[in-house]
Amino acid sequence: MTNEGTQPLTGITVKDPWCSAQPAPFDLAGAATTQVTCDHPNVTLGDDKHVDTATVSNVKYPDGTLGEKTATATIRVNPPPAIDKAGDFAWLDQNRNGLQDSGEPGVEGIKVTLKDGAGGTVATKTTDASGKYLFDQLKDGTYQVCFDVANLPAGYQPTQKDAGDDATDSDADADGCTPPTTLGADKREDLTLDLGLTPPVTVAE
Ligand SMILES: [Ca+2]
Ligand SMILES: [Ca+2]
Ligand SMILES: [Ca+2]
Repeated sequence: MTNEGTQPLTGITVKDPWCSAQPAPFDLAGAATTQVTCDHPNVTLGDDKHVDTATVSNVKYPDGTLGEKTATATIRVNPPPAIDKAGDFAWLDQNRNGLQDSGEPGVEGIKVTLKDGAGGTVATKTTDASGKYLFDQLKDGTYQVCFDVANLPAGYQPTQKDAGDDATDSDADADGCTPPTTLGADKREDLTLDLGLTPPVTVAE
């Protein structure tokens, strides 16, 4: 905000319905400029391009009070908030059909690495007691999930890949990595990135 005149202004009161708390009234010397900031709770991607209208009132100069003025600004949420997700399951493929059948349990403690499109490590997780893992708060981009199949419990192996519907099949290659998935406006989450493990073969004596 700039005082375009030469006289000092006092009691400048900015009201902005977008602000969670209104800025305190302030003064501005002649020709001076200041920046007024406020917080807005929980900015989301939906707030991008919001047109905000602020009202300035109660402005006093040495000889009187100025009339109320309004100013508009277009809010840009930039960069977009990191809201994408990738996940979410490692399970024991007891009947070795490559599909998540009811009753087949999750596998805990499998290390999962999230890689970016260039193959760099973004983050690592470990599957929880239910066999679940989730990478969230991701920026738009291309990702790949790699399960640490080099350090599986003895006798466990990745089951066959892409045996059926993506929602219930295993997606990891023999090296433990899934194909790349691209997250963005068209796909905010991909929770089909799963690993099935076959249990050790028991040999009858
Ligand atoms: Ca199965
Ligand atoms: Ca698949
Ligand atoms: Ca899948």
